[in-house]
Amino acid sequence: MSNQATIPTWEKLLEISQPQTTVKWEIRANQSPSTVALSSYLDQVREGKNPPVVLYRDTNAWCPFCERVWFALEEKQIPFAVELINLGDKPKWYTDLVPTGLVPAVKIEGELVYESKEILLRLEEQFKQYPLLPEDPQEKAVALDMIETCENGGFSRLAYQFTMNKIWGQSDAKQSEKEQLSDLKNKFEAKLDDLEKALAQYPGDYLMKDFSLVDIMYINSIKRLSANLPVFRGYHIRGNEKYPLLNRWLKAINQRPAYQRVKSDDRTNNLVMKHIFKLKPISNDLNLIPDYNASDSQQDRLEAAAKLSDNYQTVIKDIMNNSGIKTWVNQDSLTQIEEYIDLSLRLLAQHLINGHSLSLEDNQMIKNNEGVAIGTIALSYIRNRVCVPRDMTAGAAHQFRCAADEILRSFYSVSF
Ligand SMILES: N[C@@H](CCC(=O)N[C@@H](CS)C(=O)NCC(=O)O)C(=O)O
Repeated sequence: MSNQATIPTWEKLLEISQPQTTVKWEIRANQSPSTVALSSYLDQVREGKNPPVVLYRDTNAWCPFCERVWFALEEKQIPFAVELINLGDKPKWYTDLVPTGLVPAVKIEGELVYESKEILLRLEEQFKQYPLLPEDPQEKAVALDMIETCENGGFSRLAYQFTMNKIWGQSDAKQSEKEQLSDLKNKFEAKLDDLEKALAQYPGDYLMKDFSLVDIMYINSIKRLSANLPVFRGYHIRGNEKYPLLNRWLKAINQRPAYQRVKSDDRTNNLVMKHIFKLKPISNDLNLIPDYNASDSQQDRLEAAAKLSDNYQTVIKDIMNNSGIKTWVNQDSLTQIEEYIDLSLRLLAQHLINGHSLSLEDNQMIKNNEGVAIGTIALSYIRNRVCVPRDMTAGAAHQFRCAADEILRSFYSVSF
């Protein structure tokens, strides 16, 4: 096509972007998902040796308990291999291996450990680097007590009950739905009050003097709740003036480099609630203030560009098969359609690499009604399809969506 000259090939786009990103992944040919994020510290493993830990986690990277373990591994800079377990169709070898059949599980130097809390404590015991428990015995006892409270003190149960407005096992509901919700909200707020008080015990940002396993135990729930509750319950944790320390804590954890690699994002968290728990939103999550505070947005853009350039064939197939594009186009034009999708995605990768200078004026595709229409479908579909951290990190996904939106806005501002 005539605009081949202005948009680089996929090979070129990958060649420019990949060496500049520090995030690591592997392509899983013909498997779903088509990529998997790798440990950031695999280069510490000597040639011919295996990483000391194998992490068994869910394929979609939705599991909050797996996130805890992944986060701790990255914080402690422990290299690990990943085995993805499809929870919808667990392999027999996994259910034979792990008594509960649940994820996460790990093998540490060949020894199986399961249950996220047990795994965190075992990692701490066996890997002394970057400690995540206080050295002082008294402080350590406090931390262990808080970990136990997080695990067994009813926080998660109450949080889920409030999110779902449902009390399991209660058959003869005496309260109206509204009364129940208000009651759950009060009980949930009492738990948040406890956390706010705990945060006031130390001068820093964290639940103990320094960042620790206590923070890792709580963050997976609070992060999800701060995305879900505004959309499903009209309740806000982020920006809630009642919880200044909790908000400061969320921000501090959000900025930790290890968390940037493993955290999910609001979009993904809300999609999971809709799809898995069939919960009905009461407001649109597009109104949420973006939960984005990357340390380096250029890194995020390059990661998104490299990920797309490395995986473009699967992405194009996904758009062709699942965006609905095939339902109204002539079968004879499928090759042309695929070419337009390819071009719009390369335009996206190029825009991610170039930063903010978007110039579509000399681009032939957008001077053509059909090209713009196909590009619009492709980009609208794919910007909503990105799932975090399964497909890319939260920062990269943010930049990916912003860049797609910028191109979409430009498409129809060019007259043809
Ligand atoms: N208490 C466990 C909970 C783990 C858990 O519930 N994992 C879920 C995924 S989020 C799971 O494996 N579900 C599969 C199943 O229920 O079969 C832990 O902390 O590790």
